[in-house]
Amino acid sequence: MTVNRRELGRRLNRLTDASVAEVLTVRGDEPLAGPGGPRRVGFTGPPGAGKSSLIGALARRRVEHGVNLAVLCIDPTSPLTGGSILGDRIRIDADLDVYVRSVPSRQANDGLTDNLPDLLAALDGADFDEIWVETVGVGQAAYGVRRCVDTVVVLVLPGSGDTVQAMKAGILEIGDVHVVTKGDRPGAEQTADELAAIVDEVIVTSTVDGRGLDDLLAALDRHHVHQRRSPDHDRVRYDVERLITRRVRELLNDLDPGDRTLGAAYRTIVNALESENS
Ligand SMILES: Nc1nc2c(ncn2[C@@H]2O[C@H](COP(=O)(O)OP(=O)(O)O)[C@@H](O)[C@H]2O)c(=O)[nH]1
Ligand SMILES: [Mg+2]
Repeated sequence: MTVNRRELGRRLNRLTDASVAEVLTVRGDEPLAGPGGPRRVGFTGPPGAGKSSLIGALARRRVEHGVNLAVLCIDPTSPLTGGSILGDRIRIDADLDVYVRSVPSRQANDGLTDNLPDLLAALDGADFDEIWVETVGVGQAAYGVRRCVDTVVVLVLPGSGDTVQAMKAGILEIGDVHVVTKGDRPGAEQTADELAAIVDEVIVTSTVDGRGLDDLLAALDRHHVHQRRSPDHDRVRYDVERLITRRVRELLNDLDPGDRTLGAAYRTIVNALESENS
């Protein structure tokens, strides 16, 4: 690959903790490019669903076919300790030529990492054929990742309780491809049947016996062809929304509780609403 990985690592490090002002400095005058770069696939599901294991198994097959792959793992961060609650449980064999990067998620926003659009853009610029993103699929984060990638794989564990939970959290609707993991375990087929009543395509996988892995890769390819025809322009909107909300948060964090700016801001909002309603 042409981009030096150490250089890429430095760039990603710098972006991971960058403030809005720093991000904009790095970008310069150029807005982030919209869809059209390397294909991006998001893998989302509850902790322990088997996301990392599945990514590791699929990555091996992709690499064997000569694909140059990057994996970005967004790790939930404990609000109390600031440390990772899951740790860097990346399950990609060390001998495999895959670029793997783990970044902490942030409590402050939608549970994804603060500068996800820029981290992905940095990877876009580094000659990868595909970029995969692992996120814990709970609520907001699932919707956020939907807006940054081309294809979303939603993982569901065997056991109907989990299906119901996933439905409640609204996660199923964001998936392009749905996977029941740990297909070597009892109950997987039943969960797949339940899911198939709700969504179009369900694939049962197992990283233990390898079932479904080729089917899943084929499903990703099919969705990619479809996606090419209808690029998702929501990416730019997501980026702008994130920058604005983060900037507002940064400004608020800098204020003392008694700062008069807060009162002035409040009155501005109230006045604006009143004039809108009159
Ligand atoms: N039986 C079985 N266990 C699996 C499978 N895939 C993952 N696991 C196990 O499930 C646990 C969580 O896997 P992991 O990939 O870390 O899940 P993640 O939290 O969603 O990334 C680990 O103990 C894995 O060994 C599978 O296909 N079959
Ligand atoms: Mg994981």
